[in-house]
This record gives sequence, C-alpha cells and structure tokens, in this order.
Amino acid sequence: MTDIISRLKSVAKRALMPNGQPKPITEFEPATLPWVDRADADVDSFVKQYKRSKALPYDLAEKMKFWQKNGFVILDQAIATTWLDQLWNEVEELIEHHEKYPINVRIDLPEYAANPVMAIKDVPQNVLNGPFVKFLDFHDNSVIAKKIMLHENITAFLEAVFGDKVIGMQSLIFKYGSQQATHQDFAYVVSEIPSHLAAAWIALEDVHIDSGPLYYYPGSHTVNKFNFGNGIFYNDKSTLHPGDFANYLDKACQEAGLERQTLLVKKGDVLLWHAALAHGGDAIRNPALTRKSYVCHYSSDKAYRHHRQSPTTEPVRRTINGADVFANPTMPDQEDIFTAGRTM
Ligand SMILES: O=C(O)CCC(=O)C(=O)O
Ligand SMILES: [Fe+2]
Repeated sequence: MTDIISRLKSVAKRALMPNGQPKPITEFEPATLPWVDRADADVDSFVKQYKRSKALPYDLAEKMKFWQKNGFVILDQAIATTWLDQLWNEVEELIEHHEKYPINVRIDLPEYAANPVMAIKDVPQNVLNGPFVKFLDFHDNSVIAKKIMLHENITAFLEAVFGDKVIGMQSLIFKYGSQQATHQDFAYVVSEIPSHLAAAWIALEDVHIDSGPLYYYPGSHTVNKFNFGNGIFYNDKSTLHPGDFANYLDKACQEAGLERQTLLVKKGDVLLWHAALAHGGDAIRNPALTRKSYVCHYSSDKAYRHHRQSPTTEPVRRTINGADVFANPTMPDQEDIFTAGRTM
C-alpha cells in the first residue's frame, strides 16, 4: 500500500501537460540513479567496506570502474560448465517433449506476429528448434536456471552497483542469435525506477563470429535518451518504433565516436550490462550455427516490489546468494519442476 501511495505521490509531483496527463519521462531521474552512476561515486571506499568483494574471482573495484566508463563488464569463466550443461539438457527436454509443458515461448516469425507468446506445447518441434525463438522465464521452472541467474559472481557485482539487494526480474533462453536491432533494455523491461536495471548474457557455448553474436557500443550508456513520442518507454501509446530507436542509437553512437564491439566469449563467460548500454544481435551469417545463451534481467529491491504479472499481490520470494527472485504467480504448479539443480 505504501508503495502505491509513494508512486502516486511521485506521479503527482511530475509536471502536467495542458491535457492534464503527466509529462512523459525523457531521461533517467538524477535523484534515483544507482549510486555508482553519480559523478561523486567513490568506488574504492565502497569496495573496502563491501563484505562480498573478498571472495570474488575478479577485482571488484577494477570492474566497477570499467562499468562506470563503459556500461558493461565481462566476467571470465564465471559459471561452472556443468551447471550450463544441466540447463541446456533441460531445454532439450523441453523441446523434445514440448507437449508436456505449459511453459511459454516467444516466436518472432511473421506467422506468429498476431500472437508471438505461445505455450510451448502448441508450437511444432521444428519451430522450437529454429531461430527467432525465445524460451521465456525458464528460471521459474528450473532450479539450476534460478541458481545460475542468482550466481554469486553476478549478484555480488550487481548488488554493488545498485547499492541494494538484487531482484531477478525476467529471463530468456536463445538457441540461435536474436538478430535484434540496436536497443537499450530500459525501454522494454520496465521496473519502477528505470535506471535500476541490468542484464547478464551467459554463454552456454563458445560464441562463433558467424552465429549472430551480441554486439554493443562501449560508453553508450550515457548518450541522450531516445523519445518514442511518449517518452523513453516503448508501449502501445508510442508513435515511434523499435526501428526508429535502432536508427537513432546507431547514429548517436557513431556521432559520439563509440566503436561497436562484438561479444566473442567462451562457454561460462558472462557479460553484464547497464540499463542503457546500446546493444543488439548481429546477422546470422551461417544458419547452421547455434548461439546458445541465457539472458537474465535484474532490478533492485527498491525498484521491483511486485511480480510484473501480479502487481497487487505480495510476491513469493526465493532467496539465493542474498538476491531474490519471485515465484511466477500465474503458474504455481510449474515452479521448479526441473529439480536436478537442487543437488548441484
Ligand atoms: O542475445 C541477443 O542477441 C540480444 C538479447 C537482448 O538484447 C536482450 O535480451 O535484452
Ligand atoms: Fe537487450
């Protein structure tokens, strides 16, 4: 209740347009930026008193400073390949026996344009095995997917940059490259504070340059925001579209002298990126090549209080490594049906 009241107050505080509607948001609000994004952020002092920094297999202060400048970090060999193999075995089972599972996939093929989100049981196996498919929120169904999402090496870093408990919001599994146009995730993955968002790209196999790798523009997290006609979020009121967003970002990055980089990492490596890092999926130059990957989106405790599919109920929380993920309120009987991760 207090959340709802504080949200109403913050809407009331926002300037109104002549038609009485709140003025669209056109930039992240400086007052609610994660502390690390503020000009006076003192990373060295933070790391000295941060209990989780000691046991990490990377230099946290160095990574945080790199993040401030570039809007991403790469964590080499951050997740054990046995965990990744278990996750992929479960995805194979999902595809093989898809008729058994009410789990959802998103299919971005023209034939599915009217209804891109489908129950996997209703999608032919050859489609599930092809490109343009995203397995949605598999962390709901799988213990190992939850453990990978909230792995210590990821959550310790994100807790440091948010200065708050980490919440796993959403996840996607890809068998092939996405070929998605350049974008910034805050426009699509919306929490109550849009700057409190980060993502992980977890390589489930070595990435081949012709498989449609992820690309990104280091430093692009600070370019001016795109306005969809109704502010920085893309929704049914927007007058501009993802193609316009991509054109704007590619041009803005080029004009700022930012060079596009391609993510050619190995199985077990993890890319973490900032809410506003401009990125996309490169063209698949060899359609025979898979590009198996697990993408997770995160927010902070302060900014993500309710499951997006049930904004008025208290979430059921699972805690791993000091971070939370909410049980899926729409499919309680499908939670953690893949149990192998319990003993791993
Ligand atoms: O993996 C990709 O190619 C793109 C994924 C992505 O941009 C996302 O899930 O936010
Ligand atoms: Fe993205």
